[in-house]
Amino acid sequence: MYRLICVNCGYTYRKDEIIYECRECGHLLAVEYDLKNIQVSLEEWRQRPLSVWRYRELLPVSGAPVTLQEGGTPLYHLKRIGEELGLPHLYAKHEGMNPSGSFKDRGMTVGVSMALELGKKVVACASTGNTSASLAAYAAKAGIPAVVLLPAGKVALGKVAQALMHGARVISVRGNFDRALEMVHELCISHGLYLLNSVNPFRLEGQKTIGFEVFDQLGRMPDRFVLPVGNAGNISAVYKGYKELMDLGFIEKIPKMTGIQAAGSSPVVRAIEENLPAVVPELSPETVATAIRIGAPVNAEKALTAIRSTGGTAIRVSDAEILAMQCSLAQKEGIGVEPASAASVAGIKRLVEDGALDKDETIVCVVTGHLLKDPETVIKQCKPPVEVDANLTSLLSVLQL
Ligand code: AN7
Repeated sequence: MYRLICVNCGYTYRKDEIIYECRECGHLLAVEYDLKNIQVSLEEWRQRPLSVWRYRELLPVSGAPVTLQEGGTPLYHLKRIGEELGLPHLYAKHEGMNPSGSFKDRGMTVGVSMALELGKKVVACASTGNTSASLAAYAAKAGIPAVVLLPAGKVALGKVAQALMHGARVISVRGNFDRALEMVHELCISHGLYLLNSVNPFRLEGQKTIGFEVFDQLGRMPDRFVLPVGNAGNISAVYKGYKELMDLGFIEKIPKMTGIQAAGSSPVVRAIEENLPAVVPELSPETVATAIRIGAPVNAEKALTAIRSTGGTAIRVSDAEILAMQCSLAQKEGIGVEPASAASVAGIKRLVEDGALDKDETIVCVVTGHLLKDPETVIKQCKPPVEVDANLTSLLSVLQL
C-alpha cells in the first residue's frame, strides 16, 4: 500500500495518478508506503537473491516486473587506493555491472514496469546518456516504443550506441541536457508519453536498492555513502530508502550522504557551501564527465535534505582529478568505470587531502557506470597500442623483456 506525497506541502495523490509534480505547489513527489502494514524481516529478504527485487515489499510494482536481472552488483574493497589514502575501510559499489552498464537499470526496471501497470504505451526521457541507454533496453524488453532526447554532441559514444541498437527513437537536441529535459517534460504532458526521468517518483524507488544492497553486503551500515551528483536523483533515492529502513526498525543510523560534482557543473555544492535554501541553476555547465554535465538538478530539493539531515557534505572535484581517479581505479583495483563514476572516489581523495574525513570511517563510494560507456575519453588518456610486424623478433624488440 502506498500513495504519492509532495515533499514540500505534504499534499497526497492516489498511486495511479500520472503526475510528476505537485499540482498545489509544483514541488517534487515521493512514494510513501504504509510501513506499519509491511510484513517483512531482514532474514526473509536475505534468503532471496541479491537484486533489486529482493526488496519488493518496498517497491511500488504489484505484478510481475519488466526485468533484465538488474542489481546484485559487486561491492569491492578498495585495498590499494585505500592504503594510499590511509583509509582501511574504503569500498566501491560497481553499478557499471548492471545489464546496460549503469545504475539507471535499477530505476528503469521499476519505472517501465509502472508504465505498463498504468497502461502507458510510449515511454520517454531526456538524458546525458545512461538513462537513455537503460530506458531503450527496458522498453525493448517490455515491447513498447521509447523516445529519448540527447544534448547534441555531448553524449558518450557507448551510450548513443546502446540507445540506437535497442531501438529507441533517438533525437539530438541542439541545447544542453537541462533544456532537453524541459522539452521532453512538455512533450509528455501534451502527448501522454510516460516520462521516466528522475522527476518520476517510481523510478527513484528502484534506485534506492543500491543502499539496501550495500547494507546486506557489508552486514552493517557504512558511516559515509558517496555518490556522483548530476540530477541528484540517486543520492535522494538512497537516503529515502535508508529512512524507510530506519522507520522499519532495521537500522539505527543513516550514513553521511556525500555528493560529489564536477567543478564545472556544481550547483548542489554551491548550495551546501553557501547554505542556500535552493540551488541556483548553472546556465552553461561543462565537464569531461558528460554524464553529470547538468546545471539545474531536478532533485536538488530532496538531495539538500539528504545531505543536511545526515551531516554529510557536497564537494567539487576538477576534471583532472576525475580522470586521474578513473585511471587509478582501472589500474590499481581492476575496476573500469566512466569518468562521472570516478568522481565519487576522487571526492574522497579530496576530503582526505583537506583533512575533512575521519580515516576510520567505513566509506562506500558508488561508481555508477562502466568504462566501456565512454571509450573516446579512455583512448584520449592512454597511449595507443604499439603495432609490430607479424613475427617474434619484432614483438621482442618492442617488449624489451
Ligand atoms: C554514470 O543519464 O542524468 O545525480 O540522463 O550517468 O541521479 O542524476 C545520468 C546521471 C552519475 C548522476 N553517474 O546521477 C542521465 C543522467 C553516472 C550517470 C549520474 C549519472 P543523478
